[in-house]
Amino acid sequence: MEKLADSATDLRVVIIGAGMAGILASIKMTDAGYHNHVIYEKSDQLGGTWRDNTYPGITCDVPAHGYTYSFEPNPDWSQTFAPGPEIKQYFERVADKYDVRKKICFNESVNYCAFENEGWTIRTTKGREERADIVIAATGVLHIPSTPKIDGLERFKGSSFHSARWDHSIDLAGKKVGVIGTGSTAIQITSAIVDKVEKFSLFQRTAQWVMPIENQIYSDKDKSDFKDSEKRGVVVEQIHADFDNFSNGVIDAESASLAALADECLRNLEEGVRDKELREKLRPDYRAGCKRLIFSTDFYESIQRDNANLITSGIVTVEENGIRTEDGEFHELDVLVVATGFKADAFIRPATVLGRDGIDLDDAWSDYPSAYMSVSIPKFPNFFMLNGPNSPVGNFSLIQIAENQLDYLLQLMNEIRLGNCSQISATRNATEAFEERRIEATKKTVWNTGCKSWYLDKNGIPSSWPWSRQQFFDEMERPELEAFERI
Ligand code: NA7
Repeated sequence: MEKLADSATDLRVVIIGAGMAGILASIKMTDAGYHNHVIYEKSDQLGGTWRDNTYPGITCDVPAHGYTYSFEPNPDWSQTFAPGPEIKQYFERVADKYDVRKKICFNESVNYCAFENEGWTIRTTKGREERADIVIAATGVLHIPSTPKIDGLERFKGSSFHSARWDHSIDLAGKKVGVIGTGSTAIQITSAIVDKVEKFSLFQRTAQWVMPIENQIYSDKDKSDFKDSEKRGVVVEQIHADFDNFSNGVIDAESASLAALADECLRNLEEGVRDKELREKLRPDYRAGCKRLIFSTDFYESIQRDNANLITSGIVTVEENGIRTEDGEFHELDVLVVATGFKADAFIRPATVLGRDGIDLDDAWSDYPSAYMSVSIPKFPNFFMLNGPNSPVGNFSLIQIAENQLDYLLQLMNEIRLGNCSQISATRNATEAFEERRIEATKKTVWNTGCKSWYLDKNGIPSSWPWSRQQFFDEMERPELEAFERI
């Protein structure tokens, strides 16, 4: 990486969001001498998605030792795929260690950013207005819950909530519980609650491929071993090798590694589901990996419990005490969980973001959200995104991606700091060329083989990095400055 200016700077940096990426940004800003920064966080707690999602069974579908800041290893992870509360505690611990909290304005959401008079005017929900030189949007990818228009949903008289707004006041014991959706969330909920409830109904619109990856519980000896960086390194290296294998598979629909993943999922289905009729209901009609793969060793067992019911007939209407489906059946429910995912294209919105000459981000993104190398948008000078549009969501740890993006951004910010410019944003040409190259490459990926998923934008094009992990690191190592307009 290019040498960065090493003195402290007065440049004012506003970071939006105190989740994984915002905490990271604050730590890296401090380290690079940007002490004059603040994080606006809309909630009263940090942790982002790990604060919002507290549903039973929540785990990260990236192995814990790979879902860890590179500079803050955690030998104490309890299992391969860490539970959500443990991940939230990890972020809280790291934030405390690096004194990040003192930089956070809690319960204060940025709802307006406008580039005017050569800087950013920021307004928050508390009525505060301030000026910033640089804005870093660390607002997350899957953040705003998506609740589809299902006829009659508002009529339901029992308890009903989105999976990202779990109502812990409800005791599920002895209840008839329905879950709509079969994404990672719904599948994790299924295994966690099926044995606790009287009757469990899973409303499936699309069957999922399920990969049975063991979630190993780490023993005290394992944890003690992980304190040794060499021993931990072996595990981390293995995780990276698995990421590479996986990502090389999904970006090439004809690859042998993808075929091997598909075989494993198929074997899991054939061997895991005893009843032929149920097995056929659970058999996807699209290619494995097209949607984000589900990792679970116990979903098939859970859905075969006597009190579990997989409903594949479409939902017609929600009534006061249950759901009626297209086959005329009525499914009585006390609790209805809507596990229908997130608005994956929201990013920083609904905040108003106005770039140079008042250009509205909503208009700039009227077709679909895009950004040069996922981080910079033409005409939005000094406005940078972490895990922004088309970041590599499909393949590997978002922490590693955010770390690489921040190192890249620090090099761009360095141009300002060194006095080479005061405004920097990607050129339109570079952004269009990047998008053209990216979209062309998505054609080879398995995400493009005919399924619906949150990876696809509204034009049906995968919104992701369609190349290998290594290529991401290589291209992010050093910005090509000619791709940026510098004023
Ligand atoms: P996902 O993966 O977006 O899953 C949402 C699920 O909700 C999916 O099965 C959808 O079915 C289903 N859905 C959405 N709308 C409806 C309607 N109207 N009727 C019935 N079913 C519906 O969200 P998750 O929260 O599970 O996971 C998000 C990511 O978080 C995950 O990929 C991991 O990275 C962690 P569909 O498949 O579209 O037919």
